[in-house]
Amino acid sequence: MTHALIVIDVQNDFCPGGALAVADGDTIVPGINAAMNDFDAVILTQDWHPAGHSSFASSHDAAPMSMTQMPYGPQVLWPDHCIQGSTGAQFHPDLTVDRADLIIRKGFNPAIDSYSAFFENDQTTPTGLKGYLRTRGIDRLTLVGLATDFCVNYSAVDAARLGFDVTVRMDLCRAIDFDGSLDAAKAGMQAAGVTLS
Ligand code: VGL
Ligand code: ZN
Repeated sequence: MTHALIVIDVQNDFCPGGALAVADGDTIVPGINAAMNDFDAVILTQDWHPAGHSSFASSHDAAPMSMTQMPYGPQVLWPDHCIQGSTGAQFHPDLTVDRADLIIRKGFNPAIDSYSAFFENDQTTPTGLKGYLRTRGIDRLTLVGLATDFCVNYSAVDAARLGFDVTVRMDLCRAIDFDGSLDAAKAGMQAAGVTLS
C-alpha cells in the first residue's frame, strides 16, 4: 500500500494569535514534522480565500459564528481568515513545508466554501486531489491538522467515501469545538469508517 500523510490547514490564522485561532493549534507542529518521515508522500492543504469570501460573516453583515443558508445548504459564517497572500494564510513558520510533494489550495471559489480537501461544500465540485492520489497509486491516508471538527472531519469522511483507507491521528489535530461540533465530527467520521487513533 502507498501511504500518504495529509496535513490539513496548519496555517497562522488557525493558530493562537490568528483570525480563527484553534486552541493549542500550534502545539501539533513538532509532531506533524516528525511524522512526515514515516510516509511515502506528504501533502499539505491550504485554506485560501479571496477577500470578501461568501463564508465570511463580514460579507453578510452578520455576527461571526452565526449560521446562514447558502444555495448548497447551511453554512457557518466565519471571521475573515486565510485571505490569499496574507500572513494569516501562510503555513505556521515551524511546519516543514519543504517535505511536501503537493500543496493543494481550497476555498478559492468566492461563492462556495471548501472544508474538505476533496470537494467544495456543495459536495460536488472536486478539488482534484482524488485524481492526484489515484494516479500516484496512493490508497491509504493519514490525516492530521486543523481543525479536527471542520476541515479534517470533512476531508476524512470524503476520503473514506471515495474508498481510501483513512486514519485520523487525533493527537496531531486540534478542534474549534463549536456547539457540539467535535462530538458530531467524531461520530460522523466513525460512521464513515474512518479510524480515529
Ligand atoms: C476551517 C473553518 C473555516 C478549517 C477552514 O480549516 O477547519 N474551518 N475554514
Ligand atoms: Zn476557511
